[in-house]
Amino acid sequence: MQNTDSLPHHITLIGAPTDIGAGARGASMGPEALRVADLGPVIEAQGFQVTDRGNLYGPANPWLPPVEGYRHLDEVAAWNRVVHEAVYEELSLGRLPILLGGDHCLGIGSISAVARHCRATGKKLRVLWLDAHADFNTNALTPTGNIHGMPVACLCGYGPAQITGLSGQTPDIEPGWVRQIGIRSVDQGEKRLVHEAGLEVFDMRYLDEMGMRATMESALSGLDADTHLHVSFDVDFLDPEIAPGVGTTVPGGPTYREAQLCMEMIADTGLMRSLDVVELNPAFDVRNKTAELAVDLIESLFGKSTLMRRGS
Ligand SMILES: [Mn+2]
Repeated sequence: MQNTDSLPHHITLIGAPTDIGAGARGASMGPEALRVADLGPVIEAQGFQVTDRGNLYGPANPWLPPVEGYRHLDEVAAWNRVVHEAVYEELSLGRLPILLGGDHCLGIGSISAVARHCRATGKKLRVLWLDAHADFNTNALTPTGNIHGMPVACLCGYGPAQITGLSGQTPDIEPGWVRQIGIRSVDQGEKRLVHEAGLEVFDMRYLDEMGMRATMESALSGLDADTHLHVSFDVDFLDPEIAPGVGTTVPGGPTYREAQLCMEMIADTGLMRSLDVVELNPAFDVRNKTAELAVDLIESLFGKSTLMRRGS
């Protein structure tokens, strides 16, 4: 069953070429790699109208050590403000924004905009966080100061004033609105905070034991027509054997088929209204194959089905 007919007809690509929150340089080349892999035309072929609004502009990466547990906090805040405004504008116009990162710190700007939009329109919000990492660090817990490891914490109110409450309210979202899938690398202190906050995590152990289908059924349970489903797709969610083009590979991620099933089950809900594609790092990629894989999976998010089932 494919319900992607109910998605907004108009899709907007928003490039945010920065690695300001990452521990390796190169995610700044992500938006172009996705375009080279034909992201726009591939979505258009599924029957949507796609506008590429080009790239946002923000500060360069000064590549400095952390200050009080944060690297590049001012620059991260500046990037997230422009991301927030662009994503909010597209949602207000009734379009489905796809944020092309860039590193995952940009989830702060993107999801705070989604939260603001949901508040303004009386929608419930569910965030699917597809990632190898929980991204729930704080400056006191982080071993590196890289803010791409902190966006979920910031959105839930654990973070500095500059990057919390961008939606106009702190916290921007409740931990109970988030479902994390594919998690397999969490720092010690971070793990404690994840449990304290009550985040729902479907880690790789859960996926191994239950399978992708049962995992997604749980992660997607309780959605209704009033729910805005946001998907934050960190490409390091995928097993590095199939997706080497990321800065922080962690072995033991979902296979190609598992990832496809994940995307198809999201498409089946017909409720996805915004999407981040982040952490693609062409400097580590092999002939753009990770970008092509990401585009292939996004095609499934927008309704491409491999099933032979009637009506699919
Ligand atoms: Mn991430």
